[in-house]
Amino acid sequence: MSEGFFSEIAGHIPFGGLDSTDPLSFKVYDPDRLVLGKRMADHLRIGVCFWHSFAWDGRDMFGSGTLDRPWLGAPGDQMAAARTKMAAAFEFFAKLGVPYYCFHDRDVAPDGDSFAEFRANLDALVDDALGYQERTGARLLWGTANLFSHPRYQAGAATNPDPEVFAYAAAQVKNMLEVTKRLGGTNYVLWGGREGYDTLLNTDLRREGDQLARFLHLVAEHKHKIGFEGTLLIEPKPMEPTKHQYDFDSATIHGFLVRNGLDREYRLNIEANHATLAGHSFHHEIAYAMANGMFGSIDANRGDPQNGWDTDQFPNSVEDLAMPLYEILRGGGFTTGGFNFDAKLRRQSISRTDLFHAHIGGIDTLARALLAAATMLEQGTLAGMLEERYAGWEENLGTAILGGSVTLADLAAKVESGEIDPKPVSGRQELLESVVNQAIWSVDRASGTAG
Ligand code: XLS
Ligand code: NI
Ligand code: NI
Repeated sequence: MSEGFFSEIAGHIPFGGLDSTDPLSFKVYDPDRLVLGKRMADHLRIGVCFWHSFAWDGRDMFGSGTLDRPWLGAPGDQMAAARTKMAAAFEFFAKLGVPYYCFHDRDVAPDGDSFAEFRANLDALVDDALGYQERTGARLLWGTANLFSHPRYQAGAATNPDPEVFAYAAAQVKNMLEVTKRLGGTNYVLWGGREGYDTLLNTDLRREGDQLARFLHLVAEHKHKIGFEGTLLIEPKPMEPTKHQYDFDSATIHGFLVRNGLDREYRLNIEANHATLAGHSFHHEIAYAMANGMFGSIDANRGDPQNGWDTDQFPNSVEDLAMPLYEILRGGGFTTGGFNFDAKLRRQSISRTDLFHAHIGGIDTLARALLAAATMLEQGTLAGMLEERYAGWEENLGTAILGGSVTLADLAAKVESGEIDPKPVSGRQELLESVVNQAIWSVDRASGTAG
């Protein structure tokens, strides 16, 4: 394995603690530290993404690449360059010391001149990846197919007006599902890409919905056929690149899956910046998924509150992440999912070392939020207040209503006789907010977080 690209790191990023002055050390993330009886690394299941960190050179719609990425356009033919890129990526995964990574088919394999050539390229690179996985211990959190970059997908993949494009997308997903299985991936992700519309003037909504449902059925069928045991995940996003994406948010996808008899086959991959683009909080999207048995995995990042697009920045706010982590812990934690850093550097952060700074900062933020969440769970104050708020539903009237033993007329009679006369109570929002803040501020003094 090439050791050349990140030579300033000798072994892997160590845990330095809060007093460390070494920027290339973790301040909070201590993989073996027990939190509520489980290793931090096993709670967070951190993954690095291939596309932003290894396949992107910093170009945006106004200018060319800025980032120092010698593995992009490395010497030799396209396959040689792809191998160099993969060497750089696995060197980084191992040196960062996180358990997982994620990629799209096109992040690692050159297109070639035909689909067959693309498939052969991908297969050869997957052989290499198997070797790297073996040597570094890095494992695949999820694989996915890029069904949005090539011009053939300009009007969508499964929802394209041309069934030949649907077929092409099907071929790509079939391949990538098989690749994900070969690499021992624990999930397979479908992000809608260009499944949506730019204008309703040229869009048949009913037809495109039917096409998408058919596609998802075919993917689930193939998963079972090949015996892939990972979880199929759909990633919500409300807009960008299209004006309106069909997989708008967690609730929209859930409804779509239920309507089409697919809700047992798919879970959700929730991305922080997509939640805020949809006008929700990240917490809301996770809470919805948890409440409906749809939670799967997370794409960790953040937006910029002043920008209305998907800036995919590295997370840096414990306040923003404490409640999402609480929701995840309260729901029992990840099963096959994890925290994939679907986050990219700013275009001016050109040094290779910035990749480490970005991931270390993001991971420490998640770790600190985990401690705050564990504190809240242990203290039980939030759970207690929630229980108190709904207590009536556990008593006679509440259970009678939900149990179906009273009619509208029965209820009306009780109200008319004066037996029922509800009194408003405080929702205590500010008190609850202070409980959360206190947990965030006091994590170092909390007991159960130490293990
Ligand atoms: C883009 C999505 C994408 C998916 C994988 O906005 O976040 O990166 O995670 O296709
Ligand atoms: Ni994503
Ligand atoms: Ni995004």
